[in-house]
Amino acid sequence: MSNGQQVIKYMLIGSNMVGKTAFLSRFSDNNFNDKYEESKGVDFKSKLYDSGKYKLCIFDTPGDVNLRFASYGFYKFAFGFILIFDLTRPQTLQNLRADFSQIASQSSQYAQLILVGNKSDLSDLNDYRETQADAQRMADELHISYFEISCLTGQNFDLVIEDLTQRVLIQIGQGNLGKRPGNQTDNIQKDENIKHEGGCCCKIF
Ligand SMILES: Nc1nc2c(ncn2[C@@H]2O[C@H](COP(=O)(O)OP(=O)(O)O)[C@@H](O)[C@H]2O)c(=O)[nH]1
Ligand SMILES: [Mg+2]
Repeated sequence: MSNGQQVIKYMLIGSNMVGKTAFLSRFSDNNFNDKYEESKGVDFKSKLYDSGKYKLCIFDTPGDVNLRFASYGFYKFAFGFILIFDLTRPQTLQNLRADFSQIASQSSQYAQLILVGNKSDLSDLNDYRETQADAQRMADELHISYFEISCLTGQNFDLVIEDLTQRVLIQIGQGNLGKRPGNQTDNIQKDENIKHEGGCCCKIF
């Protein structure tokens, strides 16, 4: 990491079909692809932030709970978690409660979480309003922020990345996550004592 670029790792967590793959393509290419392919492993996309000072990497995870365990080992390296559900399927919101427990037990205590309801373009469908109210309640209960987005239209997408990243940068600034500003020595996470190499975030796994 000769240029001192800080790699910021996020994990994208949510049930099958909530829009995780769509989230990654909105993030990396700012587009939407209608074809569906189930993710089995852990895929990721990256993008530069703040004129290249930071590299944001978002890791997709399997939606199938039986495959999800494969990503648990990555949790302790994440600076943030994007908990995503489908606003038209209330069960996908409820499923996130179990994920929240896993994150709480396996991640850095300084990692930042955000709750994201996807498919806001489908607000006319049944269950939408009720799910929306439940999501706000869950976010308040867990003390995390909540955004409604559409990966299809791009609505509110940038707000999610911005909100999460700004909160992560505060933790980095306080030396709680990643590398301290202006310090070229290895990263230290106070509670995990994790070392990682920069450049390509694959290396850390
Ligand atoms: N209407 C609508 N459909 C979406 C949106 N995001 C994803 N989808 C569709 O939902 C389905 C599942 O999306 P995908 O990203 O593959 O979900 P994943 O299983 O969580 O990776 C696909 O048919 C997508 O086209 C959205 O914001 N609005
Ligand atoms: Mg997928």
